[in-house]
Amino acid sequence: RFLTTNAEARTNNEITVLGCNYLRDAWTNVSLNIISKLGRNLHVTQYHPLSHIRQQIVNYFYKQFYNRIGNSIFSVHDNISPIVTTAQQFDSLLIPEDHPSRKKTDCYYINQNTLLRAHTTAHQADLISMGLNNFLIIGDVYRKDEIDRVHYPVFHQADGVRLCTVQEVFSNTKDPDGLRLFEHRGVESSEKQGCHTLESVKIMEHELKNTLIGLAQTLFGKDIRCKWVEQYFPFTHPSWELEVYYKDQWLELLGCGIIRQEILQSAGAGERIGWAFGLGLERLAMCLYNIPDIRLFWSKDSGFLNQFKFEDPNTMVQYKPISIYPQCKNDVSFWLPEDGSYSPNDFYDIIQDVANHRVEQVILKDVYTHPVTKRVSHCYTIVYRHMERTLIKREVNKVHDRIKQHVTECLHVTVR
Ligand code: FA5
Ligand code: MG
Repeated sequence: RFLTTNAEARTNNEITVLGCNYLRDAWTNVSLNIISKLGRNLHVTQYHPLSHIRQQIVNYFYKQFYNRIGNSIFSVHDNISPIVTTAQQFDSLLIPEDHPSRKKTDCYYINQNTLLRAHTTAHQADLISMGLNNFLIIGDVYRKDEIDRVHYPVFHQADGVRLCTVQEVFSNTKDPDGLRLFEHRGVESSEKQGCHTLESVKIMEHELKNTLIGLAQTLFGKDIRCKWVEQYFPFTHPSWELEVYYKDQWLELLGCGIIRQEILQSAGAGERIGWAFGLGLERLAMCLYNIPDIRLFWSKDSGFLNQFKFEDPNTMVQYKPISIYPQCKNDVSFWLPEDGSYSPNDFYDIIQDVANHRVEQVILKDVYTHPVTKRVSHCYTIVYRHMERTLIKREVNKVHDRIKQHVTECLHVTVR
């Protein structure tokens, strides 16, 4: 369906995404391969491992935060379209005009003002504006990125937001009179934003960290080792990352922080203070189920899917590889264009598009600068391996040639 409507739309300089037509412009860089992933909705597909993880996260928040008659105060939004405006993705989150995350080499743009969200945080301000105070956003996100066993241009995130009034923040305080959320003429420090009182931030920080440690323990078990690392996000301050020690290494699980008050003010919730976090579902699922390659989530093979066919999302299983197919490596070297327009992310995107699940990893093997002309050349090793069948050399060579042809045409490189 996508292919035909796209072909039709392309003739009149339009592009069809999720049934809507958009005008192409110089920013358009979303490929058919990426568009084909929209609407798969793995995170709400019954028995899919990402759906089990989603359900565990949702259940945890339902259980942690409830009102006086026992109903959950968190609402869950897992069905919001991934097509967003640059105002939602960037401006609403105070991401500066010149921030690198806005670049064409990092995001999939439909056109100058429209793109595929690169994080579920893109909907935060909208939901706050609608009057919500406690909510989760779960969905697919899209980023141009490197290619290896843990990176894929589409993955899934869950964001959480909680906003509190002064009464809620100090509800457990013995003598809350005189305690405030805000102070005038305060200064920003590593501990807080200028407008917040230190006591309100510390209480929110405590609740945020406890909530997220509790989530990590729910998923990984009570004994999981956790550590907090200071971080920077334009939309929170202070900000942290939570890392967990799993199978002999520290793994970044999520980013979080105290929401910038300017965001709450613009969204009509300026009298509250809030915390927020965002985490990746694939990372969690790969650890919990011992899934070795991020491409497996897109598999339609029953050998993969049947291993997760259980009703209780808390069921612990360890994935057993169906079989290992051989790798096949091919190198490619090319001179970069002299105008500096080359970005490896664009190359990786072309590979994803042309090779469609046949590539496991791309390694930048060598960078060479010609001593006289100063031209720069990159040499990459492309590791071919399909997850569901053996690739024969002839097929790999054909794909490899197509990749060379596409990079020459699209990125203006000269293959050596
Ligand atoms: C964000 O996307 C922020 N929006 C998170 C946030 C939300 C911070 C709200 C503060 C408040 P980051 O780019 O680090 O941050 O991604 C968040 C999480 O997504 C990571 O911790 C990781 O679990 C996951 N993640 C990021 N990139 C990838 C990737 N390429 N593949 C798989 N998972 C990823
Ligand atoms: Mg990060």
